[in-house]
Amino acid sequence: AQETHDTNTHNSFPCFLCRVILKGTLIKKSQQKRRTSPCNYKERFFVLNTQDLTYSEQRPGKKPVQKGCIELSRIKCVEIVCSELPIPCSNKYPFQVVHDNYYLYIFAPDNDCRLRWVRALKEETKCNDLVPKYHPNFWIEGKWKCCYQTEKMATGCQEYNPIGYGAGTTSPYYSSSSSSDVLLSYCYYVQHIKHFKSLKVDLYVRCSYQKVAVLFVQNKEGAFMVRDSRHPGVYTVSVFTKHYQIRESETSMFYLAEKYLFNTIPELIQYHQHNAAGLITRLRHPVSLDKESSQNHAELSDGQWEVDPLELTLGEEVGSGQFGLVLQGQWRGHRVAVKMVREGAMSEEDFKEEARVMTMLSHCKLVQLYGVCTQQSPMCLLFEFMEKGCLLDYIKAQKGHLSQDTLLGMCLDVSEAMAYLESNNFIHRDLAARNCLVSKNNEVKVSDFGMTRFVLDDQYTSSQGSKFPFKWSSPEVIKYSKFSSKSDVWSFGVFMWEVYTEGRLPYENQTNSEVVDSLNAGLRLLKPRLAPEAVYILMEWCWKEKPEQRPSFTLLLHELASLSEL
Ligand code: 4IP
Ligand code: ZN
Repeated sequence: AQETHDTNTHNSFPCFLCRVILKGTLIKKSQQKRRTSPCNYKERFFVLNTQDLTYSEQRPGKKPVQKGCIELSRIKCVEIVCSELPIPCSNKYPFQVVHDNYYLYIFAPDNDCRLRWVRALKEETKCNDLVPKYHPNFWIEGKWKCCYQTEKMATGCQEYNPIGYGAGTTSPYYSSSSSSDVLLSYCYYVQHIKHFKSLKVDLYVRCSYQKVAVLFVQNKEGAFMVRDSRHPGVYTVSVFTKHYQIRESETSMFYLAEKYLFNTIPELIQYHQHNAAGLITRLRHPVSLDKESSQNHAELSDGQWEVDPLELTLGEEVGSGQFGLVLQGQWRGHRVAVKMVREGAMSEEDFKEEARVMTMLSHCKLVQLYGVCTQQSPMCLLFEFMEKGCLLDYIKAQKGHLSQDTLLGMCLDVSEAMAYLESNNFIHRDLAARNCLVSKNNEVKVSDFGMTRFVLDDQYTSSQGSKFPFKWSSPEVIKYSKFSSKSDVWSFGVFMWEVYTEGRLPYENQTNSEVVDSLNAGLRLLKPRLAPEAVYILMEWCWKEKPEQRPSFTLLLHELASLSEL
């Protein structure tokens, strides 16, 4: 009642001393102030002024009704929420406002918008009595997703930085790979493995095949789970989108890789947790499938990524790509680009498993995959149609006519898409100007993310092959095929170089082995004439020999955005 009263006073006597800092429509989750509070997500019009943060319900043709008001002085922490859980409302960029004894989760429509709110709120509350530590993930169903504590008011598990993120790559905006995360996952794993042992050879987690794929994109490389196979009585270990069957030897021992035999499945898991021994990676992070994440998956209609061929009309050819011809098409009122997959060009089974995950990746700077049509041959993939085609051709054609703003804008667009992929732990693996497209409004969008995994041409995928994108690859990719978001960051540096040279080929007159030699000698691509010093510094940062010394995309995005504000 107190809140409502204040609120009304506020409405009838607007205070001319409080300046409005930010306003806009966002989605909020109910704060669960009572045990019986519902768990709903509501669209609210938020206004931040120098005194408080208010939210109102907007009704068409009627006056907005204020629903809540939080005095800024009561705020203890404002931070983005890093979560691998699917978010059950249409805005996908969560942040938290901690005040009194409540956690208010607010969801922004895009990352830019989220950063604007978080920055502004932090700025207004930086002198408050703040928490030393906060929880980077959600409180859901009686536990903290970050540290598995079961007390809602438990102290946070990550240091809170009240003044945004400073230099270095340890910003809270990139917390997904922090060592404490890994450690916590490990503790969680140990708890489960105990449980698992008591069940003898029972299942670690039971779930369906599709759910595995969805979960894994949101987890890390090395994320794994043991699950029912499609064959009765057989168990499969899924490691970050690859699936291995647990086999039994003639002597009744279990194995994944033939040379490594174990008496029990837990022993097998424990061994491979430390040794890849033939798997794509060791089993690093156990994936949990609990009640609420499976509930979220159930909400997604099954088969939503499968396109009915009858709904698709094919038009003229617009180009050709790695997998074959690209046609224009119409699908449910959308103009789409249809990639026809040439027979033998793609590992179709693997792709089908991944397609659902990829259709769930959705960002305004990513070329959207709408769905796939697998019921006919050739299989085809439906993508968002990009009127102005390939970025590399576009910049070459516009050579001499691109302003500094345009060049920087292209880098910003791509860093936004990449920060999104990074936050979803999704690795692009082939970022380059040729894999970006231009929309009719001249926005640049990233395309073909993750697709090289399904290319069957050795010449393209093996670092020994003639089509391997050497000049965009980081040293650890060339040497050990070790892909990560940080290897994407290296490629992004080369991408920026392409943009600022208006489409020149990197290391123009050098062969691949000469490139490797000069990289080993510490040499790097030279500063393009059009690149300002500050932009070249970012490129060089992307080309640090050690992946961990390179910036995250979130940080790059922030740096590029601050350059564009100058
Ligand atoms: C309400 O649910 C709304 O979600 C409220 O949000 C929310 O208040 C209430 O949470 C929740 O019970 P119903 O609309 O179904 O009643 P809003 O005020 O934006 O409509 P807060 O603001 O607190 O999140 P509790 O915890 O106050 O009950
Ligand atoms: Zn926590």
